[in-house]
Amino acid sequence: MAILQILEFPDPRLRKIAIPVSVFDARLEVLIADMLETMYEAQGIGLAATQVNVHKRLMVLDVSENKDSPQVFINPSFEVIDEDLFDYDEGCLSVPGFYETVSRPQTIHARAQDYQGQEFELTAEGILSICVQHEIDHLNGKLFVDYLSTLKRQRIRAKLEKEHKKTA
Ligand code: GNR
Ligand code: NI
Repeated sequence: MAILQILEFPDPRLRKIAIPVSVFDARLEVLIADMLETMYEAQGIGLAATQVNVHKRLMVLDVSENKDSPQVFINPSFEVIDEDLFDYDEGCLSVPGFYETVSRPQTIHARAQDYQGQEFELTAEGILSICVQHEIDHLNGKLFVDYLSTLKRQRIRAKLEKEHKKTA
């Protein structure tokens, strides 16, 4: 297994739109294992392939307390069940150090395939709902900072660019 490098805002590669996964093979299983290892090592609750510069529609997450319930979503989609908005302080491994409140639909019904291509669906609310929506946004080139004011987003961009210059 391997720890993969996580792209950071404002890297333009985070804006790419991922393409559907069509081949469910051993290479895909290696990518999933590496993404899970990378997510756990970074202490994230989710990770989209876009964040590790793989532009395929695939994401992993684990919202459990004990970090013992990995979930893999391939070619995910969702529909909104309860449009009432739920406010949550979001962070992102691609926007390290920044947390801001984002409002998203409370309850969704998600569909995806597992690592073998088997379809499954689930209804999600709370943190799972937020995380699934946040990860699917990544696959569409979208980041949580896009929901903030331009001023807030530009401040975050400036601070991260400064950090990147220091460590480049
Ligand atoms: O680790 C993460 N925590 C988090 C907190 C609130 C809302 C969303 C998230 S997802 C984030 C990991 C990540 O960047 N996934 O793309
Ligand atoms: Ni993220």
